[in-house]
Amino acid sequence: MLQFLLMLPLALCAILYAGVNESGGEFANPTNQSVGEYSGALINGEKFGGYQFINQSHIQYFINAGVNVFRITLLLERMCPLEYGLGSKFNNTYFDEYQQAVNTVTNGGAYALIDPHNYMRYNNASMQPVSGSVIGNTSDPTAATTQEFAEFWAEMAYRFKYNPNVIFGIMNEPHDMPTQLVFDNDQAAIHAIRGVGASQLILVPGNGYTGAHSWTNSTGSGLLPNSQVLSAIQDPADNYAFDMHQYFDVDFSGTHNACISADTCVSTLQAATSWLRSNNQKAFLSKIGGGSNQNCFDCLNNTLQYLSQNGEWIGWAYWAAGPLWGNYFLSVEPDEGPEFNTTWPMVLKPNVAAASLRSFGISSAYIYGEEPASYFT
Ligand SMILES: *[C@@H]1O[C@H](CO)[C@@H](O)[C@H](O)[C@H]1NC(C)=O
Ligand SMILES: *[C@@H]1O[C@H](CO)[C@@H](O)[C@H](O)[C@H]1NC(C)=O
Ligand SMILES: *[C@@H]1O[C@H](CO)[C@@H](O)[C@H](O)[C@H]1NC(C)=O
Ligand SMILES: *[C@@H]1O[C@H](CO)[C@@H](O)[C@H](O)[C@H]1NC(C)=O
Ligand SMILES: *[C@@H]1O[C@H](CO)[C@@H](O)[C@H](O)[C@H]1NC(C)=O
Ligand SMILES: *[C@@H]1O[C@H](CO)[C@@H](O)[C@H](O)[C@H]1NC(C)=O
Ligand SMILES: *[C@@H]1O[C@H](CO)[C@@H](O)[C@H](O)[C@H]1NC(C)=O
Ligand SMILES: *[C@@H]1O[C@H](CO)[C@@H](O)[C@H](O)[C@H]1NC(C)=O
Ligand SMILES: CC(=O)N[C@H]1CO[C@H](CO)[C@@H](O)[C@@H]1O
Repeated sequence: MLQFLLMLPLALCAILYAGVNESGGEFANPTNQSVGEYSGALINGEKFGGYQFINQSHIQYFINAGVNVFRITLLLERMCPLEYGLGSKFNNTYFDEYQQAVNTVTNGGAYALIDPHNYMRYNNASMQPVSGSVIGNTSDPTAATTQEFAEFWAEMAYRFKYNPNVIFGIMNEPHDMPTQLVFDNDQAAIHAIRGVGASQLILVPGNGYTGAHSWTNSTGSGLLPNSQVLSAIQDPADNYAFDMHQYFDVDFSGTHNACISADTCVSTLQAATSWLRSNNQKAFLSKIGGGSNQNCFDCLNNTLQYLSQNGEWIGWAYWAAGPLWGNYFLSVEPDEGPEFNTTWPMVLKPNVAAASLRSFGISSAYIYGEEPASYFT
């Protein structure tokens, strides 16, 4: 009985992680930040210098406000330059900068979510997010293989296995590829990560830009819904959650300032929640966004409330913070334009403050005391 009483408050607060995306490590064009990532000439001919992972004082600002997770983007073509190919050989200069950003976050007591921001593509970053060679496409001679992707993840996990505050996000927003290939790449990454002895939380993406609203739907001609394919995912450490994304504009693309009606926002997540529940799975909404207006505030607030009331959801991260956004309409970076005055203080900050977030221990998909037996074996 005593144990039950002690457990109760924790069990009611399902959200373990709440924070922001730290976008910037994948940015391309140092001269025109207003158009954001992937703009301008990239990588070939070398335009390094157009990226920045974090601003340390801004990280501290968010940590002081209670944020406990930062999703830190990286670009695979920078971590594994094309002349090396995708795999275990890294550009150690870029890696060291990335590790410094990760350490800034984790030394501050928060969790760092590693995010290869590559849409399950690798070869010509200028072609992303829409096109480019799909990892594991055996008909494309310029595509990296699933095995090479696994080698990349084995190396990454090996380098971070002793940092308990790291979370491994397998890939940002796979899309327009066979859902079975998303599964194969995800599964190969999981085995690679566990194979080097890393036991931290893994986030597993689906097809269709890993959209939560379309989790149970086909996201292209002939493409199987994530719900039909991904429940077969296996993790020997039983410490994973599905990685889902959700914007609340009319086409869920994160490109419009207006949101759908606030009282319908939660319904976009209901099919995914039902699927999670009936398959005994969990999910992390690692990208959530809406413009700076009252309807979007209400929409986001309703959604964050909903997430906290449904134990299938273990976390969320807002899109986006990051040092290079300038006046991007979704930016919540401190000191960067009027948006900082709006979404962050109006919705995110109070929801962060109200949550009982995980504050120590290895990154995990579970509330303390609710881990399944398989988690400990
Ligand atoms: C930056 O890109 C925007 C959008 O394409 C464009 O309107 C603007 O003129 C560009 N600014 C510079 C300095 O090139
Ligand atoms: C970080 O942001 C502060 C102000 O918020 C600014 O003064 C500083 O130059 C920034 N540092 C970097 C490395 O961007
Ligand atoms: C490695 O990264 C550094 C820093 O971005 C860059 O200056 C250098 O050109 C990169 N090296 C290769 C081989 O891509
Ligand atoms: C990379 O893609 C961009 C945009 O599609 C294209 O302009 C460029 O020629 C490509 N580079 C290579 C080396 O294929
Ligand atoms: C795989 O590569 C082939 C040959 O380049 C191409 O026709 C096909 O569209 C690619 N598949 C995906 C999912 O991109
Ligand atoms: C998406 O799938 C759900 C069942 O999970 C179905 O009710 C709904 O009609 C589908 N939506 C579309 C646009 O196909
Ligand atoms: C935020 O709002 C306050 C009060 O409305 C205003 O004084 C301040 O200039 C605003 N700051 C920014 C960065 O827009
Ligand atoms: C969010 O919704 C809850 C529950 O309806 C409400 O108590 C709270 O005031 C709202 N917060 C904001 C910032 O709108
Ligand atoms: C700026 C950015 O990364 N935008 C991406 C956000 O996610 C949508 C899909 O959810 C992509 O289409 C955008 O490119």
